[in-house]
Amino acid sequence: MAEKGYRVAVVGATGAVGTMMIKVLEERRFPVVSLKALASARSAGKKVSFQDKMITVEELTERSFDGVQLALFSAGAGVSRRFAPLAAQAGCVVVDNSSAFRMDPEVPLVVPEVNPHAVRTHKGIIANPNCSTIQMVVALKPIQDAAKIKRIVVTTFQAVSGTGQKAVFELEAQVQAIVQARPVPRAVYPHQIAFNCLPHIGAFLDTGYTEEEMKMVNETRKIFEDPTIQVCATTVRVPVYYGHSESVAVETHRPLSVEEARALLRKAEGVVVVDEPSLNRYPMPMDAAGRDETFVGRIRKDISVEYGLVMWVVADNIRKGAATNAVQIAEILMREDLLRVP
Ligand code: NAP
Ligand code: 3JN
Repeated sequence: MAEKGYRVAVVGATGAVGTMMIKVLEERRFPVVSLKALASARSAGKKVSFQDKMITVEELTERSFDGVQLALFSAGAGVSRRFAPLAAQAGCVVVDNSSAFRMDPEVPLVVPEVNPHAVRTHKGIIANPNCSTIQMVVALKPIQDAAKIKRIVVTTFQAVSGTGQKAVFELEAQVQAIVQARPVPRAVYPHQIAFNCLPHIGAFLDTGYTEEEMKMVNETRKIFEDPTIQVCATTVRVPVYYGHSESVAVETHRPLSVEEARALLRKAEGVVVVDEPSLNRYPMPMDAAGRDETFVGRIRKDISVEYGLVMWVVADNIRKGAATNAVQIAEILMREDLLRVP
């Protein structure tokens, strides 16, 4: 480490995730000696705040990573594909939030509560999983360890912030228009999202599944290092600003009672159990927004299989689903002295 900290860059510093990355670096007191805020030419000259300073946003170029030790990327897969390898070549370790490298066998895909050891194999780029995968595997980790997962059937209820800042504005504008009986503006989604649900996240593939659904399938197997886990996902966009919710039915190879699962989840790193349905207490996105934990409730037996449980899992998609997970990865890199390209 440099004397007082690391030279850090955030790529996509003006976006929903990048803005949160800067906030989380500050909140968690990651030792930063200098911060570069990088975005497209459109944003060059804008200011972002970090600690007690205003930082001028710079246009991302091929030379942006000279002298930088750690770069957190959140500007989309195209930008990552082009610039992350250049950053690594310049000696900068990249934590990438996009799907660009997640399934690359040379790139670790890491959730710190689940597979922190995978970081050690990095060759310059570490991938952050998709937000829907992250919260699901955090909740499933103790179940995988205790009873080995056979199959997962998951349905998600994903907040509009997962699409980016423009979708947050769109939901707000649509609600305003509807209550004022004006025509409903629509630009981001193929249908109105206010007072509606869209079973459509990412493009549809020939199989009938969407890209988001297949990310959950493939990333879960890679993170658990178990290609035999069967996953069937349905991903749905709902009119919620922050916080993804998921109904997760998990079938296991070995028996695990509801009481055992609840006890394991209570002890699990990064998990908060909220499970008192008789008192109307269960996880909700309103309560998870702004938090870094994954909230689990409605834990019950899956009555349709021999060994199975069903639960309701909620987390802040921009924090644990993206920015916080990335900063936690950086913290492991720092702790294990891995903030250098081998
Ligand atoms: P957003 O609010 O639309 O922000 C996009 C950011 O990328 C902005 O800072 C934008 O800069 C920058 N950017 C766009 N094109 C660029 C270019 N050619 N060169 C440099 N910077 C460029 O989107 P977001 O919600 O923050 O998401 C950003 C990305 O993060 C997504 O595309 C996705 O890959 C990833 N993500 C991951 C998760 C997850 O599940 N872990 C969740 C959400 C997002 P300007 O302001 O200059 O346009
Ligand atoms: O829609 C959501 O709730 C999460 C969105 C994630 C996302 C959006 C655009 C591009 C991703 C991602 O992280 O998988 C990507 C991408 O990088 O492909």
